[in-house]
Amino acid sequence: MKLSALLGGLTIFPTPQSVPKFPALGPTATRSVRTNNMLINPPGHPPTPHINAVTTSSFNISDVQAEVLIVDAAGFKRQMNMVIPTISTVDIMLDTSTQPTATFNMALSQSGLDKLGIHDNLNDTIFSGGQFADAPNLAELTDTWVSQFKGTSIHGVYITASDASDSLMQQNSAVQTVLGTTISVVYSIQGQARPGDQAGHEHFGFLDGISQPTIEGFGTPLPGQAVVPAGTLLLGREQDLMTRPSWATDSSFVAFRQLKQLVPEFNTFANDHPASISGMSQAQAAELTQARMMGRWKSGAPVDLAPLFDDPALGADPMRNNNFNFSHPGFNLSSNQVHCPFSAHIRKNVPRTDLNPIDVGHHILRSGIPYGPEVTEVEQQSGQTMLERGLLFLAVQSNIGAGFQFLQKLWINNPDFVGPKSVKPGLDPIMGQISGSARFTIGLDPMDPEGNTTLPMQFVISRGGEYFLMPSLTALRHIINS
Ligand code: N7H
Repeated sequence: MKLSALLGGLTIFPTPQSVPKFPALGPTATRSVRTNNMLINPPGHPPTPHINAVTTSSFNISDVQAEVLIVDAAGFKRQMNMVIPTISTVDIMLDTSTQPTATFNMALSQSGLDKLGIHDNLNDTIFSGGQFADAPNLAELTDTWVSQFKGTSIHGVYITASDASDSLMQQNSAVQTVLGTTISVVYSIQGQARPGDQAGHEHFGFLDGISQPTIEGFGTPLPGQAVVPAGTLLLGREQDLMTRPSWATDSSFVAFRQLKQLVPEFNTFANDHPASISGMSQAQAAELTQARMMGRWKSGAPVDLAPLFDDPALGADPMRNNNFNFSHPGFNLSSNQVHCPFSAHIRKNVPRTDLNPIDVGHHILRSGIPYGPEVTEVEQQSGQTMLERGLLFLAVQSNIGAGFQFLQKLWINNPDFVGPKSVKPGLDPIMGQISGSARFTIGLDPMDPEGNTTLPMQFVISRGGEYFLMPSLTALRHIINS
């Protein structure tokens, strides 16, 4: 199967050749051959060209995500028809010479599909109910949500992205010119890769975008990489167990979340709870605590392979940095947390050999980009967040109840998971939440791995989000021509 067919629903890009059809795009956008790669590819990420490179945080350095209300359905359809010929698929992004100067994606919520007169049952009740209605299942209080996410009034989201700010501005004005008054932007937020050697790292400092599933039959998996049937990510493909309208084949459901991160508070917590390894400096011991909360060092090196000290060369090596499974000869998998705590973020989300047989049904493809400014000197000194920053998080799957919602509800927020173990794991210390109640986790200190720690606050606060259908090109044509 062609890559573009496989991923048709995940990424849609205007090709450089056809970009002039966006009227407002300037000369840089018409450049037909790029000389620099639009995708940033920090050490530790899967090498490009690779499926993951276009679906992870390495995707671009800057983007704008605009939540929209469709005001004029007929006009929107007519104008989107002008955009369709400029849209191309993900394989365009794998070759520097065919990459556009700026990209454009569009995804639609259930209320957006309704507004456009698409009433076919997509067979995902979590998608059709919307994320606001799902908040109790995520154990989430919505008082911290951005007001526009409360309800079902967001019809769609468009995402424009580029590695150059002038191209991004041109692309945005082009979209506004083409879609004009057929839509109204009700909320928008800009993502931005962090500066210098922090590119590819999110605001806590961790390298993100290392571990992603790959699709069965699509090339050779990297060592340790999970292999999933196409239907785990794409509607209507092998092992997508639900019945879908045929036009929706190769589309995906996307869970978008705006996740605020309290970085100074996260650092203060680690400084107050340093691992008790003799001979370590306070800074090293605090760094170890954070690494055990994540299951990886900030360099990306997994604690399962580098349990006491960071190993940046390991973190930067995609042939080794995902090649672990939490089991070690001579150690009991049910009680060993010397290497990695049961509650670590990556172990809660992808338990590898903790589950037997190894799970293949709950994988998501993640795409995240940081938003907000760098931590200021004043915030660092005071230990208090004063400016909002965080992660714009996208989870891609064919079934939200088996993907994003399952992970958040049944693994991340579940103190008994993963079990049975010698001790109750507690919550994922990064993402676990129980409607504002006190949270506990275990295993932060390798010298007291069964020790229980109460977390003083959530270091990640949900600002809400929405569930969208990311249509394949065929699906998008169907939607706007129905
Ligand atoms: Fe997580 N982070 O950037 O610090 N995540 N995540 N995540 N996460 C992972 O493997 C992070 C969130 C998963 O295969 C890494 O790319 C942050 C949610 C899954 O071993 C890092 C937030 C959900 C994996 C982070 C956040 C997930 C994973 C390790 C919130 C799902 C793969 C680097 C602000 C509901 C695990 C890597 C595997 C890994 C970060 C949220 C899921 C560094 C800051 C909400 C499946």
